[in-house]
Amino acid sequence: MDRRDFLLASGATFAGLSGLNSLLPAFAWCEEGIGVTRVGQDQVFDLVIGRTAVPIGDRSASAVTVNGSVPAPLLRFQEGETVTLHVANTLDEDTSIHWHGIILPNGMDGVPKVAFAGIRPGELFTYHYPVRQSGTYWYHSHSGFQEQLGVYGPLIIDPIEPEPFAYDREYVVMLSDWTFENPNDVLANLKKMGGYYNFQRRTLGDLFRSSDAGLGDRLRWGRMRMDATDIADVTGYTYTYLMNGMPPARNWTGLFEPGERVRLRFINAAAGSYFDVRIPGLEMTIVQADGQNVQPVSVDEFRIAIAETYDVIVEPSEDRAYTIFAETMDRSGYARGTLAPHAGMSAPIPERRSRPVRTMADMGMTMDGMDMGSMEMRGGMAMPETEHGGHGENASAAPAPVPHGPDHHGPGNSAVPDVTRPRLDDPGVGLGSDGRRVLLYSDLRSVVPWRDTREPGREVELHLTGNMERYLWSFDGKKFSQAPEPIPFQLGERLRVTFVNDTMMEHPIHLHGMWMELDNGLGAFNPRKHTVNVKPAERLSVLVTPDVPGKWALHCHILYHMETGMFRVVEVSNTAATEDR
Ligand SMILES: [Cu+2]
Repeated sequence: MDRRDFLLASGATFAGLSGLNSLLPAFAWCEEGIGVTRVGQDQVFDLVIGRTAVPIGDRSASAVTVNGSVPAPLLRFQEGETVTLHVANTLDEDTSIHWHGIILPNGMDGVPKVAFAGIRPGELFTYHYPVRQSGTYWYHSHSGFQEQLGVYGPLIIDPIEPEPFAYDREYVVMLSDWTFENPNDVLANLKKMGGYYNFQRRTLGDLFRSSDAGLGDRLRWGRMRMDATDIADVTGYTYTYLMNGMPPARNWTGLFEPGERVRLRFINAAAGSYFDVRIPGLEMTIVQADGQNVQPVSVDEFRIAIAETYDVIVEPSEDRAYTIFAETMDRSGYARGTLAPHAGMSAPIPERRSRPVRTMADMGMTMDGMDMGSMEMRGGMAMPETEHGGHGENASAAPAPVPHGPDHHGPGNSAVPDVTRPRLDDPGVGLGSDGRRVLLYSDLRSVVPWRDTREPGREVELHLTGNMERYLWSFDGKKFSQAPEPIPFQLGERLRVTFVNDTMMEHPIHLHGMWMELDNGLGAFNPRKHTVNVKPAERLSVLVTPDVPGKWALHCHILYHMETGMFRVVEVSNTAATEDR
């Protein structure tokens, strides 16, 4: 019996497991924290992807799983080793695993039809790559809607050098969203009506009740095919929000001894949900973003975009429980867990805040030349000032707005903002006005300086475009299915990539195969990221040094945006003579 046959046969065993607890991976139940035992060199992992009935709350769900659990098992690598991962497919459709944020050879990246054929039913694919980084990452399927259906798990890489912060125990806190609907139906509903799951839209009655019934406002939103309360496409109407695979009522719990320093490795593995995370009563010190060490920043709350990771240290000193509260950005629900000195304890669950409302900054409107009369007309939208919690040390006063060019990107884009501007000091919609200290992108400062300090030799500008009403998403107005040419990158060049968000939604943009150095003005100490959140009407730049040749995916990590077209291929080629590094 070869490995493939063995794994395919063992898949049946995973699926045959029953009982509530056995269907969660060990890390989700590890109330004592993750073991810190160093693992041996050059590990081999066996992963089997299949259909499994798993309990989500009181209901049984048909999930797509890795080794029978949601989330998938915790993989723990050691920096410097070479790992081998055998992935067997027991599904009746193709599958894949992508190692999110891992720098590796092109053929190991796991995106079907980009640099790899995918794993066909009944087949086994062996990933084999050297581990040259450390930190908190994750892995997930890059095939169809399998990620929404459960194929995501945490990936931790222990560093060779000691980390610049200390802690006594650690937990993974993996956030995700589950729907009992078939994700194909979710997409069909969104295509019928972009606001299908958005019952928080203001009704005509709301408009009459409040004094903000400005006709200009209404017409303006209509032109954008948006509403000021469109915050998320898919909401708590269909989603159950999970923390380590558990809905709020199951109350995932991590234990601590009072006085300990506890490291929490937050991973947003959701298909369509941003979370705002806080632990009432505890200050959180951010020490890592996207697996990369950052200078410690103490906050009361942070927003985690889809696919990002943040590592935080907390020091619960009291002998009591603390709620880990991860409220969705649209306030339609939350994931929740508890840090406690003993199992079975809980703390109060905070009230959900009221739904946020888009601002003029989200609409890409200028404040200049606007009298109070026209402001009243746009009443009902929060003014940017009230949303502003700027406390970044390099917070600039008023980033210059840039007018949109003449190309409006065709029918795939419903509207363009008048202006776009940097929003790195802006905590984001719904945050920053309640006195809490919220993490800003301008707070993220790398611990080690970036190696490549050359000025970028050229700039690639990419517009994030879409049409909410037709539920089409794209780059520069072109869906991936319209077969746009790959974006050419040269091996070893220094490149500025500027994302211009022409839409009124946030998009978490993920580039495979190379780091993006978020240009937040800190030069060599700009933070490295694998996923950058681009706010509505924002202009955000990253610096890139492509150092592995091949075709790499660049896409929005909102699964339904990626699937409808916000996806491109970047091709790193070695054809031209490259300068010395
Ligand atoms: Cu998107």
